[in-house]
Amino acid sequence: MKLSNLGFDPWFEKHISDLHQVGHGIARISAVDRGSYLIRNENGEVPAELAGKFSYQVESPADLPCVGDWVTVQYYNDDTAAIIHGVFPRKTFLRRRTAGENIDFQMIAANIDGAFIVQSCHFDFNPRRMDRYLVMAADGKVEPIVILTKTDLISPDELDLKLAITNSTAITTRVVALSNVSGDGFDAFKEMLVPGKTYCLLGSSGVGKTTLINRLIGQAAFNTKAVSGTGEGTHTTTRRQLIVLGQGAMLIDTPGMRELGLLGTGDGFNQGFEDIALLSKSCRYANCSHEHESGCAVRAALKDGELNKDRYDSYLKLKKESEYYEMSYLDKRKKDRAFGRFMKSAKKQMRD
Ligand SMILES: Nc1nc2c(ncn2[C@@H]2O[C@H](COP(=O)(O)OP(=O)(O)OP(=O)(O)O)[C@@H](O)[C@H]2O)c(=O)[nH]1
Ligand SMILES: [Mg+2]
Ligand SMILES: [Zn+2]
Repeated sequence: MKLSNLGFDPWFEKHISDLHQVGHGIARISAVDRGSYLIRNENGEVPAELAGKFSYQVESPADLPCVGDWVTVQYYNDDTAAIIHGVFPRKTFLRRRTAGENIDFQMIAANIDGAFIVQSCHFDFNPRRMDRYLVMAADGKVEPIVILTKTDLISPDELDLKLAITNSTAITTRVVALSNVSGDGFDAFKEMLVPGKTYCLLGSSGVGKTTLINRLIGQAAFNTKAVSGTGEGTHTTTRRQLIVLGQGAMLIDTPGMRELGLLGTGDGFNQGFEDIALLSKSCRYANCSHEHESGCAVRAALKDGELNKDRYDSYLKLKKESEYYEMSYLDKRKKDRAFGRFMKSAKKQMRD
């Protein structure tokens, strides 16, 4: 297998000269499990760890290699183990805001061509959460595709309704409904997978992400577990892992997410709400908040039923969160820099 089959394209080739050192190879991170890594190269998978120097230099957890990243490595022990020295810039990414006081980002996966936003038609179906995933994908320049699973558990009428709701939410997105039990819709999903491209499965625990992968592989290669009576998953998948399918596409399985503290840029945010972004071009004021200004095209659309009220509310809520986190993130970075300068001068005074 060549690196180009794993997605190493001219975009990454341009960066080789910045990173590469004599005797080092190039590989892709295929799994991350706390501090240990698996990398994939032309010949297969090799366990790897971070170079000590690398660990000192990282400023934020988001700088650490994540699944899907391209890295430069040094092999040892007859090429059966490797040390990671550098990470290539990320062409696209999926990330979320980490929980806790510190505003920072956790990388979910890098260099992804398509994000499958998986929801079950049964208990998990939630258009608001879908919006959030759409924003997350747009933020990292990843094409989102919505997958509704477990269609076998609802009636055809219910499915039609859910599809209609999904289509109105995910305006620019492809949507596939399928059942892993009956097989309905599965071929439509399979046909979307392009050899050499990388896809990431996102969604709550128990929606059937790993089941989809097993079905593609044609055997129960990875663990899945039954959900509770109320549809709650049991967090069966515990690490992010890149799987290369026989037909040549790559899929990243992820553990179900409990919460989605995402958002970072206004950019991704607007792209998740193209309908509202389009409407707001006709607002009287360029900086219209779409809440109380006169001449607001968004509220006009809301009034005459062109825009759905739930979607409008969800937009305002996400907009506020997005602005809030963006602000506190920038504040924190500023403070960090000020603190860094303070420590430096304190150390200098101690020496003097
Ligand atoms: N009825 C029905 N059950 C399904 C379908 N797809 C998956 N399941 C079942 O749902 C349960 C959870 O599936 P998993 O594939 O483990 O879910 P997951 O999304 O990987 O969950 P985590 O790894 O915890 O994030 C399993 O018992 C599957 O057999 C489907 O289309 N219909
Ligand atoms: Mg799983
Ligand atoms: Zn407006």
